[in-house]
Amino acid sequence: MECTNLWRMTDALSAGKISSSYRQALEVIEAIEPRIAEATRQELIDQRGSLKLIASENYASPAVLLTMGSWFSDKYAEGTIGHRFYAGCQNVDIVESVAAEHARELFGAPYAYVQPHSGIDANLVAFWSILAHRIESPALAELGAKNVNELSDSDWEQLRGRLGNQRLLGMSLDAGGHLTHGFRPNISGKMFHQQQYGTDPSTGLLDYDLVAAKAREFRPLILVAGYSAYPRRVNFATMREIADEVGATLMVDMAHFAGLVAGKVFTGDEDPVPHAHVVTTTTHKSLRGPRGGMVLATEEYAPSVDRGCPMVLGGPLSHMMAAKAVALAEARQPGFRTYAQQVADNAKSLAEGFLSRGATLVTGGTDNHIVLVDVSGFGLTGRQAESALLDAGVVTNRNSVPADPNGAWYTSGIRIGTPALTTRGFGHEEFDRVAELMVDVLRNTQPGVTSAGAPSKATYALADGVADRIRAASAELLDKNPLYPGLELS
Ligand code: DSN
Repeated sequence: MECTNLWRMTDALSAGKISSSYRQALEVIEAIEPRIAEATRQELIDQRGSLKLIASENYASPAVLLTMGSWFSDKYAEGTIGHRFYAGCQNVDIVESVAAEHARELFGAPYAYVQPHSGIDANLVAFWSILAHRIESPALAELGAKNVNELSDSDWEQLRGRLGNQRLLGMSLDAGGHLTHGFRPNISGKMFHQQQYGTDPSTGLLDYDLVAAKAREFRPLILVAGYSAYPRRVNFATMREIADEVGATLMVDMAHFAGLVAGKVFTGDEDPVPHAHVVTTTTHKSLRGPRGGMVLATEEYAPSVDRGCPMVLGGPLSHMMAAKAVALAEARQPGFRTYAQQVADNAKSLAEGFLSRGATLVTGGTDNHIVLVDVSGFGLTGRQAESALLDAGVVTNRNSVPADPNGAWYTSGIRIGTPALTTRGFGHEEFDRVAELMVDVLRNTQPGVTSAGAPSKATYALADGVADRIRAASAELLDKNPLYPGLELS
């Protein structure tokens, strides 16, 4: 079975039937709110006609998309499988059980929780469950109470003080970590006393000795590993050794690279699941499912993770859990491994394409699905580069580079990822051409000035004719690798 081109995964349903279903659905929507029907049609046109290189985006299969649009959306189901706060959850129980079973099997995890609505929600569930398991449960046992409602006011105040005074060590945002890994402005930076580890300034690579030294000094309750913009693999066995040495719980956020774990590109020490106590992820990035989150855990942490809803999360989105089940079933097919390997191979082709044309990459390359281009070499900020590329139909996002002089808003980098275009069927040659087109745009973009004549970090001028030239060249690549071929909305 061909797995990179998703439309072909749904042979059983003819393209005609699906086209007709979508057309009829859009007519129903149009009768009520035509602007939404039109925006939905236009979104497909835009996604078909642009080079989607945002590292956290992908294209879900028609089977996943269709599963999302059902009456499961209308059912409340707070609680867990077989233990709900609402009646009538027998079908939701099936959906959640099937999704969790696929997740456990796919990742070889003892326990999977598929309710989180997003990656941030999954991380909040993980934080809460670690606090509950490590701090709250032992305190309750010591005080002879079954739950916090049985505590006296003064015992409760003491416990609250302990829960609110724990330490978290995570990767800093400008080194490639995520906001929720202890970035001060984020809730994670406020819930915990936080410190951050960065990367080696001379190489941009993680230095495990420095992480260990920081962990020994800071002694966190939680050591967070994982990233959103680090273009390299992480040795999770080493991170676990560091966590064990200082008595920390190892939490890995694999939101970005879950597809590479599922597809067995990351194995052994690079697979977080055998090494971490708790693993969080999204389901819509390299994993290619619906938008959502998930938590995997050891047996030890499972009972506290299982209480994520309603302790942290609102009612589960049953239609999304159903779509997660379908996506996870797809990821268990052998073709998904081919896809995942191609994602990583394509990132190397993209990186080589940039390097051979003189661009500077953070860490000098990639060995996952991300390429982080330092656009200061082109005299641009990330914001200018992102905007000029968008004018030419190339969709990326600006991103900080380590010790970024332009801060998190303007930045000096462009983060690029290969999962989406690999789904469309792009391979080595296409990604080399993508690098060529992007370098063409960057070389032909000049930074602008403010109205007062000072250098601007936001405005730019793309040379005449470049956008049209790049769009035409991109169209050749995109037409050869169509998105949802056969799906006609008119
Ligand atoms: N939005 C995700 C990303 O783009 O990496 C992180 O939250």
